Amino acid sequence: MALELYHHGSSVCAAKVRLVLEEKGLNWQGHYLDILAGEQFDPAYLKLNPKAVVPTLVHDGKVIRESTVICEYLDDVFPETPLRPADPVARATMRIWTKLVDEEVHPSVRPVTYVSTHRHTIMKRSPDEVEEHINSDPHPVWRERKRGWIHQGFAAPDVQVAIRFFAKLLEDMDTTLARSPWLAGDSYSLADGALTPYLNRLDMLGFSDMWSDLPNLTQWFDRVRARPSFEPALFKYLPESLRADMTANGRAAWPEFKKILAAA
Ligand SMILES: N[C@@H](CCC(=O)N[C@@H](CS)C(=O)NCC(=O)O)C(=O)O
Repeated sequence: MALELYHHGSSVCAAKVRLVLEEKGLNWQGHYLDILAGEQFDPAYLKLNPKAVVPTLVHDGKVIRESTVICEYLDDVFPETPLRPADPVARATMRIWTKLVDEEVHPSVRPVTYVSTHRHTIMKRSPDEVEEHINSDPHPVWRERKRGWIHQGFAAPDVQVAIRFFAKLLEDMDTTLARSPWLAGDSYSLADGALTPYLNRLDMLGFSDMWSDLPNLTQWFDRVRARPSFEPALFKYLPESLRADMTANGRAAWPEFKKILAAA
């Protein structure tokens, strides 16, 4: 049963899938796409994933897209070490969190990541190459939003609302985690795996002050980081130079970030 994952080291959505693969102890083969260099726009990859995003899973030749769908697919096909609660109410709670990740958390992390760090990496190229990179995005709405993040940085129109969204998300997580150790109850589930890369993204950028006064969330993140799945899923495939760039760029972006949070 061959599992192949098209992924990238800093991609939160790919990390979400790698967490599931690690939690289940599955063997897989990786195809690394440098999404900052535009490798996701390769015509051969567009046939697998017409939205030009990672991850994509190929399982015995069958193509599965969308990270949340991929995680549930893996839990269906490899039910040992289940990552969805058996209780229907807890399972619904889990899905509320993973739905939130797809609908709001991920669309908010993209502007945060681009203006804090990715834009600096992309802007190292010539102006023509930067335009080519932006214009290659097949999704018209994301393409224009991306243009704003890269050229305008923190002044892009959708950035402030995304930053404030995270302040509210962290509080909501903390409130939930006051009642149970994991987001969907007593056991670790796909909900915890889905949120982990986003907390890690903020943490890597040096924004952990955002939850220093949220004890339940802090303890949850400590528990998540202590799991054997964390290090390989989040860091094994992240090139050292990219990790260093993200850390340095994030630190430099924090004052601007903090100003927006304070004005909320
Ligand atoms: N809804 C998709 C979103 C995938 C997505 O946005 N992936 C990002 C990395 S986390 C990507 O490939 N970005 C390419 C780009 O920014 O050009 C999923 O969950 O799989």
